[in-house]
Amino acid sequence: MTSVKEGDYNALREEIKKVLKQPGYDDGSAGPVFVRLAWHASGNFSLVEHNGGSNGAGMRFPPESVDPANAGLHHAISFLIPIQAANPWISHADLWTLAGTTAIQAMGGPQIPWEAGRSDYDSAEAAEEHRGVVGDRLPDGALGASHVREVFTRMGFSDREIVALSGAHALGRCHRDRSGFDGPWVVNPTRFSNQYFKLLLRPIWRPREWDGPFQYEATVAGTKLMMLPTDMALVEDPQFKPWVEKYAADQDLFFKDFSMAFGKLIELGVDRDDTGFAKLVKKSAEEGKP
Ligand code: HIF
Repeated sequence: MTSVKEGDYNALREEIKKVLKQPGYDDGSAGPVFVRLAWHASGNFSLVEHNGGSNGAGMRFPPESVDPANAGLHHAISFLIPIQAANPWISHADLWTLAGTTAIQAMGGPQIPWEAGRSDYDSAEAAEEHRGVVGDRLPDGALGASHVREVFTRMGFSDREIVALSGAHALGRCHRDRSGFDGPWVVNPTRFSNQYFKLLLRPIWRPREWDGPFQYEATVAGTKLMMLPTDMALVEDPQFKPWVEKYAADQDLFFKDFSMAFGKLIELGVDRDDTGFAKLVKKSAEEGKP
């Protein structure tokens, strides 16, 4: 892995692109699991309690590293370790979110606003101390619309933003040995598009008869696809559904809204001062810490 000049995030994006191709892993790409890593790093934020979020990279330590909701994310973390080792000036927290945004764009999605400035917790104790109690904050795919709305409202998202974000399920797949669910949402799961919304609106979904958790299935172009109950909730809920229709009809609108919503997601928990500089990083610099 190449060391790039400190602070050269564009060069680092190129390094991330080099590890996206992973023959033998899933659909041959680390892209989808990078997006899930960036989201799970950020998605335990609480607006009210003001803890959790993408700062700290707490998933390197228990309890987050052993949270069943994060199962499988060690793959994403390990794909990135050589980059971090060659470029120790970037925090894991910055690298994880940068990998997610770089992957989205490399898979054909929009550019996502991203700013550096996250710092890493240095130990499990530090992670606990900064975070407070953050268990059970990630969503449960087996539940419905009210759960989805509750989880994302806690982070500060509107219905429109929730539906826009959900389009990321055009990427990747569910794994039996991670979440218990199984299969991809779309036919080409390494291509970012509004395909997820188009499929959701088609009357093709049937409960899958199997020994796994309740999920929907349909066969499209010879490929078995899936939807989680939380995905289906977007067309069952009268406030969510109009946004599914809009994004299915207008990919540009989806890309624009997704870019803003995902950019907001990865900023959660990053405390910046009036100049936009991350306060935690500033504090460590003032104290003479690396
Ligand atoms: Fe996912 N998500 N997600 N998700 N997710 C899975 C996989 C991915 C939810 C459940 C699951 C979002 C919201 C929600 C990605 C990106 C995003 C899996 C399968 C489950 C169960 C895990 C596995 O078995 O490997 C729920 C309930 C959500 C709230 C509605 C975000 C909007 C869609 C925030 C988001 O960006 C990605 C990418 C994957 C694929 C990972 C992979 O390894 O391929």
